[in-house]
Amino acid sequence: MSQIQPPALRVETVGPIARITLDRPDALNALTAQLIADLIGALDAVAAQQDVRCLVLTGAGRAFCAGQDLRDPAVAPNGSTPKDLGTIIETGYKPLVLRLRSMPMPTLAAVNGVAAGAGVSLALACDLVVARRGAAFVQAFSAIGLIPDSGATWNLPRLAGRARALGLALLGDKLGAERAEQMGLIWAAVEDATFDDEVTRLSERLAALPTRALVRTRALIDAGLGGTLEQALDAEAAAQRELGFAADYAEGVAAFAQKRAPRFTDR
Ligand code: T3D
Repeated sequence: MSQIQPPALRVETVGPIARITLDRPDALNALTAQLIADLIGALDAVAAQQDVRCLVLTGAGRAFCAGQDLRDPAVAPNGSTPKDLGTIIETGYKPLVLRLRSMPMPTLAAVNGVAAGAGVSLALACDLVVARRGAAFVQAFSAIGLIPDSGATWNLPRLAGRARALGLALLGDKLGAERAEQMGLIWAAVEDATFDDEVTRLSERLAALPTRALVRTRALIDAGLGGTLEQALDAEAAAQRELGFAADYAEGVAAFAQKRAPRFTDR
């Protein structure tokens, strides 16, 4: 087990699974400019580790992430100098979300507690989201005069539909994990007592699956949401052509024929 510890962030790799833990529990793991930069750096480092086949993103303490740290002087609209939030998004949140969405391995958000603002967007940028039943999701933006960001206006209507996206975004109510699952916002709400075991089980399952095919699947599903059927069929053919020549396909078919579990290795 290896461990590096930049401030407010823990990165641990155990076997094929990397776990990044946002670690500012006293501030509900709210994001400062420094933490965003550290998180992008940590994601880059995990992406470069060839033996990592699943990334878990979670939070320390009772929260997953409360979004932007509203006490960070870099964003606080205190005094007479308003801050350029567009630049903060362009230089921080945008690269962070794009980095997370393009990781070369499946990603799992383990939402251990409340997620608010950009904290929800971070979770929704992952491939699977599992949440403790006691966790909640809050579109906290309207309460402070902002619009949902970090991909929320893209994700929410796609996952939950326009009516629910608007209800969540305008009203900013706390959405319990169970209801989030019912709305299709997340993969699963899990009993608090079994949450850790379920995260371990899911991450091990994801790590054992053919990484390259999973990552291509994510890209195709994201592209398909905005494209035509013909474009999707063409993109599927191109991806399948590539995967058909790769080792995992040969291994998968051989394992099927030999009635054994496959051992996938492609990244
Ligand atoms: O600004 C830009 O750069 C643009 C980008 C914006 C992206 C965004 O994410 S904007 C949205 C920012 N986030 C919020 O507005 C969420 C604010 N927090 C809350 O609504 C609530 O705290 C929660 C719903 C997350 C949790 O509520 P609750 O009742 O469980 O906890 P609490 O008592 O409100 O908070 C506990 C502590 O965490 C408290 O500190 P204290 O009083 O014990 O010293 C609270 O101030 C602190 N905290 C919570 N959220 C943040 C925070 N500190 C800094 N920043 C926060 N976002």
